[in-house]
Amino acid sequence: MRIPLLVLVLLLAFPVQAQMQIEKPWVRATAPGAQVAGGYLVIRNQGSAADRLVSASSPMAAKVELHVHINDNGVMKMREVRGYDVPAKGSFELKPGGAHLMFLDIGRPFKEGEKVPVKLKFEKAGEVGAEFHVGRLGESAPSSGHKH
Ligand SMILES: [Cu+2]
Repeated sequence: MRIPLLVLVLLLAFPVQAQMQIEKPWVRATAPGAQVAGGYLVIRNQGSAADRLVSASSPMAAKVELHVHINDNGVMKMREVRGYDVPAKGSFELKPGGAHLMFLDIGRPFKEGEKVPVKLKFEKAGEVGAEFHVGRLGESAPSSGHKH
């Protein structure tokens, strides 16, 4: 029995994406004139191999960097990192005050209720697309804010 080509294509295309589940992706709304925005999500790895988020991009920002907050002698600072490790059958959470996606040089302010399309690139799972929901301005804002 021959397997129809379409079925074969679906079989090849699906297992990869299904391994990485993106939960609650959201970005903070920005004030007029702001150039940067922070994005958050939970990455759930359903595969049996550890993976790594290595980069992200969005048509609504010139650049999207992977950042973490570090405590430098009591002062919270942001630092760019090469990637986030997502353990096998585990998850990695990006949240205010912790790891976050940093949208740089955004073309226009992110307004509450909008969607921001983002492409996440994983070492093994490849590219996974997600729509980030724009939350409220200053929602769960860490006191240190985002200084660049
Ligand atoms: Cu940042």
